[in-house]
Amino acid sequence: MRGRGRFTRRAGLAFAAALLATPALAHSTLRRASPAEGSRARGPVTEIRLTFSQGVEAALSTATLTRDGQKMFENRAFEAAPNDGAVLLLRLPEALAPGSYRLDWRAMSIDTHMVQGRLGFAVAP
Ligand SMILES: [Cu+2]
Repeated sequence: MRGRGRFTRRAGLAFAAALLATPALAHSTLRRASPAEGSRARGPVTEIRLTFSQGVEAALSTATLTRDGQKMFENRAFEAAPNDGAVLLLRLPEALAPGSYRLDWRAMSIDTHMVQGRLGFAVAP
């Protein structure tokens, strides 16, 4: 009796875990970034590009950029990249000055879940 109850409980837990795992599979996840995480860019950086595993809603996705700890802008909406619904673009008004940058991004994935992350990179003098 006891052993059987334990088996049922285990099966129930496995089932619940499977249910919880399913939505995570549907999220868009960041595949790569340009400039890349931890990189030191040498040429002029005039845009930041985030590439996801699947579609993202640019108009509902935002970013905050800081340089050397100073906020440059906050919650700016991304633009959609032409012909690629999985790419978010931030076009910058001018090339980034040398320094150490942090981009805190929030993206609305097509399954309506928000995903977020942080990208750190540097621009060389
Ligand atoms: Cu999701």
